[in-house]
Amino acid sequence: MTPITPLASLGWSDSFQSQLSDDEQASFFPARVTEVHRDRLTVLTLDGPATLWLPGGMSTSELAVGDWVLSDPARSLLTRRLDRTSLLSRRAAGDVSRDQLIAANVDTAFLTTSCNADFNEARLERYLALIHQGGIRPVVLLTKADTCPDPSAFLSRMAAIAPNTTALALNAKDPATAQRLAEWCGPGQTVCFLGSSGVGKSTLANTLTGLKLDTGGIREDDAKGRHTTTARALFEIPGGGWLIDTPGMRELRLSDVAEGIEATFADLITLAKTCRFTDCAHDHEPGCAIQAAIAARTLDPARLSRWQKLAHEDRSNAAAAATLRARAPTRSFGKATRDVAKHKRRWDDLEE
Ligand SMILES: Nc1nc2c(ncn2[C@@H]2O[C@H](COP(=O)(O)OP(=O)(O)O)[C@@H](O)[C@H]2O)c(=O)[nH]1
Ligand SMILES: [Mg+2]
Repeated sequence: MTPITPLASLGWSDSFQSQLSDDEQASFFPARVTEVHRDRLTVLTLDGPATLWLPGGMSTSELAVGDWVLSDPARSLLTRRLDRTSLLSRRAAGDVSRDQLIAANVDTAFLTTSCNADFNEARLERYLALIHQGGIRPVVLLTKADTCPDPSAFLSRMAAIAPNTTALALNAKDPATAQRLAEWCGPGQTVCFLGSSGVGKSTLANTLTGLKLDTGGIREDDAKGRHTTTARALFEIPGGGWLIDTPGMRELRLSDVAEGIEATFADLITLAKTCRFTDCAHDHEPGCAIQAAIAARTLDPARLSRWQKLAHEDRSNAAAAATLRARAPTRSFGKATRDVAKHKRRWDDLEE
């Protein structure tokens, strides 16, 4: 096996190397963003941690933990951000026209839920849509298997909504769990945990890194859309990759993630292609393959309604955001966004 270079162990790959011009290779150094602050970045370089300042006109809200940037070390200045291989983002709470960047260049998202009442198909599908939209591989972790009489029942429920996604039932506190996740945490790999509060994300992060991460310092966001707490960090996993500590997400509004929804419901999309009418609404149309599958009991009607609900929500939020962006120059932008946000029903009001 060829030894991995120090830069590759940070997650650097050909897809970043190929973006560099000869001049850039000669003058600037790659750096990976570990923390995003209001006015500066903390990065990791081959020489260790450093602070980078941004050129005029660029805002740190355009950057995410995990981003690769080029830096001019003499001036501690970012020169440019490299194109990402993946990006986890969501519509900012309280400002439906803006995306909030969560993590960049993530290889695997560990979507975490528990083998108990936290398990919720609709919520998991929402997370899956975000993960797929970001171009990230999802792996589902079902924690608290040690306290559950029948974890396989939860694995079956998971297989029903994501047949091609790996799912593991585990005990987040068991040190042996780190070994089970090692496959996705090899040298240069970047992972993150996503899921509701209390499901064991911090416990898993600690089991994986051997650290005692004080994630309590990162406030779960609120509906007011403040984004002052953007200091998310990149932590080293012994023997391999990097963990991006993402903030809790109380609200998961989907907007402009049509491709992620399609990937999440790929089985239904495939089925729908065999409906007699291309514009079939899967209601009472003759020759509807979806209704036929429901009648044959090979498809749960609840999954159809969750797909339709999510797709509808995505379209209407995307349209609202587009309207706001179009109106922005003539109207108080902040007020316009707040008006729409106020009238949107909150997902966690509905689901939790
Ligand atoms: N028995 C057991 N407890 C767990 C497991 N995962 C998490 N916990 C407990 O659940 C609580 C919430 O875990 P935490 O990691 O803080 O959840 P987070 O909010 O997702 O970060 C803590 O008391 C953990 O000790 C597990 O797999 N088994
Ligand atoms: Mg936590």
